[in-house]
Amino acid sequence: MSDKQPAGVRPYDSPAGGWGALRATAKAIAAQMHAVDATVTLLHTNKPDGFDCPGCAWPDKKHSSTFQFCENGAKAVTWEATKKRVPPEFFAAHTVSELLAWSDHDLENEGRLTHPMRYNPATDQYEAVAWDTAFAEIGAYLRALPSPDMAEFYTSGRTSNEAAFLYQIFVREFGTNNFPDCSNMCHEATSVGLPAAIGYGKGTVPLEGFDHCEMIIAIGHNPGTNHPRMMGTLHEVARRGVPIIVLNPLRERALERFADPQDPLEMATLGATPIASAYLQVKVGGDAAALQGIMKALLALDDAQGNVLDHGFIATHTRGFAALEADLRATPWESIIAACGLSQTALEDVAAAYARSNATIITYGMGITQHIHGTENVQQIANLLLMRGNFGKKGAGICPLRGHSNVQGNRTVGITEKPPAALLEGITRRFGFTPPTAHGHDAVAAMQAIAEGRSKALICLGGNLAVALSDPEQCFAAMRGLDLTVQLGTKLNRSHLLVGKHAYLLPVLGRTERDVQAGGDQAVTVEDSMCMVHASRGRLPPASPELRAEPAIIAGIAKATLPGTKLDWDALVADYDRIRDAIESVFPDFADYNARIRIPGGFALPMPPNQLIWNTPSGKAEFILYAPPAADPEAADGGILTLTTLRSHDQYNTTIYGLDDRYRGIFGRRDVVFVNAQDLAARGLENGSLIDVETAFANGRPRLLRGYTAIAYNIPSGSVAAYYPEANCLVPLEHADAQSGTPGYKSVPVKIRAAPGAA
Ligand SMILES: Nc1nc2c(c(=O)[nH]1)N[C@H]1C(S)=C(S)[C@@H](COP(=O)(O)OP(=O)(O)OC[C@H]3O[C@@H](n4cnc5c(=O)[nH]c(N)nc54)[C@H](O)[C@@H]3O)O[C@H]1N2
Ligand SMILES: Nc1nc2c(c(=O)[nH]1)N[C@H]1C(S)=C(S)[C@@H](COP(=O)(O)OP(=O)(O)OC[C@H]3O[C@@H](n4cnc5c(=O)[nH]c(N)nc54)[C@H](O)[C@@H]3O)O[C@H]1N2
Ligand SMILES: [Mo]
Repeated sequence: MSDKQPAGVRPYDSPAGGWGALRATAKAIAAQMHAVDATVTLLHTNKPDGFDCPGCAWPDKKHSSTFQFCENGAKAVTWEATKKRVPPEFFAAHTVSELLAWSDHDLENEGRLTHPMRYNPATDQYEAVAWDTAFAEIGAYLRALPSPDMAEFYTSGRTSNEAAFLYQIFVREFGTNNFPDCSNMCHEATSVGLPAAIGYGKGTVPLEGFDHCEMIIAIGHNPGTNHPRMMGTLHEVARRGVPIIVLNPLRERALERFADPQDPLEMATLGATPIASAYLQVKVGGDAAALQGIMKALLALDDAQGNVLDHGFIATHTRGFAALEADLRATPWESIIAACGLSQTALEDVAAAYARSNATIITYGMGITQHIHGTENVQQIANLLLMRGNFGKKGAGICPLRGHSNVQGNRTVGITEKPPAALLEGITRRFGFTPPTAHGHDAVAAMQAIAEGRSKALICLGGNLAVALSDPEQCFAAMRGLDLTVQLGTKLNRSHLLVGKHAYLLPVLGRTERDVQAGGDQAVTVEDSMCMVHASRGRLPPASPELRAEPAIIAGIAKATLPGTKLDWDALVADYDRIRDAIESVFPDFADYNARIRIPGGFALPMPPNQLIWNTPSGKAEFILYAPPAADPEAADGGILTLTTLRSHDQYNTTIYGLDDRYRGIFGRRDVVFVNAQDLAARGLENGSLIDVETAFANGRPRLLRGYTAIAYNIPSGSVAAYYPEANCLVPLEHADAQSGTPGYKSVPVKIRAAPGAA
C-alpha cells in the first residue's frame, strides 16, 4: 500500500475538544453571523430565561449554568441565527429543477426562508403567497381527500411540546393516526424494545446519576460530535477514575481523549484526559453477540465466585431469567466471537469489571438502534443491566442518547402512530371528539403508501424526510407523485424541492427567535434526554416579519381544514399557557405544568423503573432472548462486507455545515468509504482506490454508490463505513427492523470493487 494519503486525508493526532474546537467555533460564527450578535446569542443558550440549544438533547446541570462551551452547539445556533436570507427574489431567479441540482450544503447555506411560498408548475418556480390563501387552499385539498388516511403528517424533533401537541390534536380531529416522525428512523427500537423489557420506553438515568456511577459502558454513539455537552460529563467521570468501556467499530477521538475547553489548565498545557479505559472495536452489527458474550462470562463468574448476579433482584423484580440463562449457556463462544469480532478474553474482562461495579450506566446511540435487530439490541442491554440489579439505584440505569433536541417531548405529547388508550381517552375527555383508534403509518410505511399511491398528501412539520429516509431513488420519485406537499421549515432543503401537484413552503420561527402572539411574548417547552421538561424562550428578532410560529401555522391549517372543529384555535395560540393547560388535562404527568416550568431548570417527568415499578403486562421486568439471524449463505463467499452510515463532525443530520470530519482526519470531502486495509488488499485495492459500493441482497434492483474513494482505516475487518445521507442510496426502504420499523442504516450488506476505468 502506498504511504501517500488520498487528497483531503490528514490523520488528526490532537485530542477532541481543545483549541481545535475553539478555532472551529470562530470559523462557524464568521461564516454565518456578525460576531457581536453571535456572542449575545450564544450567551442566551441554555440559560434559564434563554432558549434551549437546538443541537442535542443532552441536559444542562439544572439548566441554569452558563452555556457550556460547545462547538457543535454553536454551529447549530449560528446556522439558524445566520444573517443570510432566501427571499422570494431567490426563487424568482432559480427554478425548482435548477435548485435540485444543488448540493444539500449549498441549498441550506443560502440562509433562512422569509415568505410563505406556493409552487407554480407553469414556471417551475416557488412564488410568494399570502398566509391565509395558503391555509385556505391546503384546507380545501385536505378536505377533498377521499379518506383522512390518505394524508401523512410528519414531525421532525425540533418541534416544541406546544406545537407537537396542537399538531397531533389537529390530525386526530381530521381523522388519522398517520404520524411518521424522525423518531421512527432514530430511537424507535428504544421506544418498542424498552417497554417490553422494563415497562417504560425512555432512559432511567437523571443527570446526577453520572456523579454516582461506578462504571459506564458506552455503545454505538459518538458524543464528541453528536452530544458534545455530554463530553463535559464524561470528562468529569473519567477524572473520578471510573472505568468507561466503549464498544464501537471506529476509534472515535473524543472517546479516546478529550481536552475540555472549559478547563483552563488543560487548555494552557495542551493536556487532555483519557476517556475510555477499554476500547472494544466490535464489528458493525455485532453488539447483540458482544452483549451475549459479556452476559455469558458473567454467568461463569457467578458460578465460580457466587454473588455476581443480583439473585434477590432477579427473583423479586424480573421474569424469564431461567430461559435467558439456558440460552446463554447453550450459545457457543465460537458463534459469539465470529459475530462480534472480539476475543473471549476481552468480553470476560468487561464482565469482570462490570461485576466489580455497584452502579453501572449503559449509554447508547444509533450504533445500537439502526439495525434490523435494533429492538433486540436494546433488549440485550436491558438484560445485562437487570442481571446485576442496575435499576432503581443511584448511579445506575439505561441511558439512550436521544437525537433531536425535543424528539422525546414530541413523543410524550402524543406524536405516535400507535396511540395508547389513555391518550385517546384523554383527548375525548378534554376536547369532546372521538379520535381514530386504528394504527397509522410510521416513516417507512408512510413512504411506502406514498410510493404506491395510497397516500396523496404529505405535511411536514420540519425535517427533510425524503433525504433522511433510505432509498432516495424510490422516495424522490414517490414524493413527486403526491397531490399535495406542505413543508414547514427554517431553511431550504431537498425535500422542499420534491414538489407534488400542489406544493407549499411555509417559513417558521426558530428556537432562537422571539415569539410574540396576541397574548404577548411566548415561551415553549421541551423535554431533554433525561425527562426534564423546561421552558425555551427565543431572543433574536425573527429572520423576517413574515415568519410565523409553528403553533400559529398549525392552527391556521386546522381552522381551514376543519370547519366544525371543537377547538378554539385562536385562543390556544394567543397564549401558550392555554396549550399547556390542555396538555396537562390529557397527560396527568404534566400536573401544574405552567407553574413548574416557571421554576428555573423545569421539572422531571416520572421514571417508573427507578421506583421499581414495571409497567409490563406481568408487572415485572422481562429478560428477552436474542435469536441471531440465520447466516446468509451468500455472505459465506467472503465477499460481503457490512456497511454502517455515520454523521461527520460538520453536519446535523441532512444539514451539511461543511465538508470536514476533523477528528477522523477527512477534510473538504465526503465521498469516502472507510475500509479495513486487509479487506482492501484482499480485493486488489489500496488506500485511495476509486471504488463502487453495491448493495448485496440476492433480490432487488441494483443499488450503487459510484466512484467513491476508499480510505484504509482502523475499522474491523468485514465492516465498512460511509457518510449519511449520501450512502442512503444503498439502503432498501424495506431493510428495517421488523419490530420497530427502524431502518437498518447501520447494517447493510455490500460489496466493493474498483470503479470502472479507475487506475
Ligand atoms: N452535531 C450533531 N449533533 C447531532 C446530530 C448531528 O447530525 N450532528 N444528530 C442528532 C440526532 S437526530 C441523533 S439520533 C444523534 C446521533 O448520535 P449518534 O448515535 O452518535 O450517531 P451516529 O453518528 O449515527 O453514530 C454513532 C456511532 O455509532 C458507531 N457505530 C456504527 N455502527 C455501529 C455498530 O454496529 N455497533 C456499534 N456499537 N457502534 C456502531 C459509529 O462508529 C459512531 O461512532 O445525534 C444528535 N445530535
Ligand atoms: N443512513 C442514515 N440515515 C439516517 C440516519 C443515519 O444515521 N444514517 N439517521 C436518522 C435519524 S437518527 C434522524 S433523526 C433522521 C433526521 O431526519 P429529519 O429530522 O427529517 O432531518 P433534519 O436533517 O434534522 O431536518 C433538517 C431540516 O429541518 C428544518 N428545520 C430546522 N429547524 C427547524 C425548526 O425549528 N422548525 C421547523 N419546522 N423546521 C426546522 C430545516 O428546514 C432543515 O432543512 O435521519 C435519519 N436518517
Ligand atoms: Mo435522530
